[in-house]
Amino acid sequence: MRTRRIFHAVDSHTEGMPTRVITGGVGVIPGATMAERREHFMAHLDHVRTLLMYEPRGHAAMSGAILQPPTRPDADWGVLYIEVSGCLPMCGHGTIGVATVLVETGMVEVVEPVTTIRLDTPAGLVTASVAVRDGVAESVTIENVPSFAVALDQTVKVPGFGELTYDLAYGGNFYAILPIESVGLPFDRAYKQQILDAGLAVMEAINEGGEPVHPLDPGIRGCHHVQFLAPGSTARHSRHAMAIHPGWFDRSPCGTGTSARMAQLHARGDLPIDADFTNESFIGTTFTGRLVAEAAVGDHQAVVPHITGRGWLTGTAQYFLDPRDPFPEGFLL
Ligand code: PYC
Repeated sequence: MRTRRIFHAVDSHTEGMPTRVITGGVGVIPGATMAERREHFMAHLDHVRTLLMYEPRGHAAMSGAILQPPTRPDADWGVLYIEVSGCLPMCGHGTIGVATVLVETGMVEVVEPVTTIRLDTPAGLVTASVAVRDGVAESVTIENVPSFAVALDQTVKVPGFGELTYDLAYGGNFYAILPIESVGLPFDRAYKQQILDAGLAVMEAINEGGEPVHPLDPGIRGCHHVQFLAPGSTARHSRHAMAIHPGWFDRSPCGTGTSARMAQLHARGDLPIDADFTNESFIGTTFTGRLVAEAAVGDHQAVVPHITGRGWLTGTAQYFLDPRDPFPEGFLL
């Protein structure tokens, strides 16, 4: 055996969606904040992401997080989110996976019944409250970054679909939200390729018309997620298919997408503060959301979302890079 690099990982899944938590092997990424580390990583270390997320070590819907020392004194760990699509500023299912791993491997001091972990993410401070019984992380509630509706009832011309009406909201990433009927497709996994193609066409058309940009952090930009709502979705219980660039579905109910959806519902006057909201994924798993406060982000009225979900550890691994490997940065088919 020969290897140039060894990456240590604890693999997990959150309501069906993988989070490969990289606990060692990357080193400390340069940058005074996690947002700066994200920029540095994307510019100089992206081969580490593709090696760990792409085939043959990962797959076309792989997702993970690299643990880092925090850059701020009020945080316990720094987190850089890595996906097949790039480095998200924030990832809800990934945060639930990270918190579960930190508790169940003893990487934080575990306190029962609730262990509080403060995570320094590129999008800001995110607090995870882990319900722990007999050392087991039974569920994780994250307090996400302030989320807001960017614009309601927007229209966009999408080649092949005509003029579509959508809402745009931010929950740690930007989300276009629209009923699946508007692209003429059923909420049925048998139509997954058509749903993905429609999602990619919608995000491309929106970004061509002008990428959304976070008012306080220009590094957070672009719409790369489309939340297609299933028929019968309400302000209490929604079902959705979440199409993500460059072409995969979130298997989890999507923490940042749930936050964006709650911000959208709140802006429409349909979801008050302190009411439970259930968001169901394309595979039928759920997160429970709740808005706990109002806030402001730049000129936007915002809300503070809590998201509760469950994670499970699936294994540990050491990933190698053999110097003779013909795919040192992985590949996607
Ligand atoms: O849970 O926030 C989330 C997420 C984003 C992309 C995939 N999952």
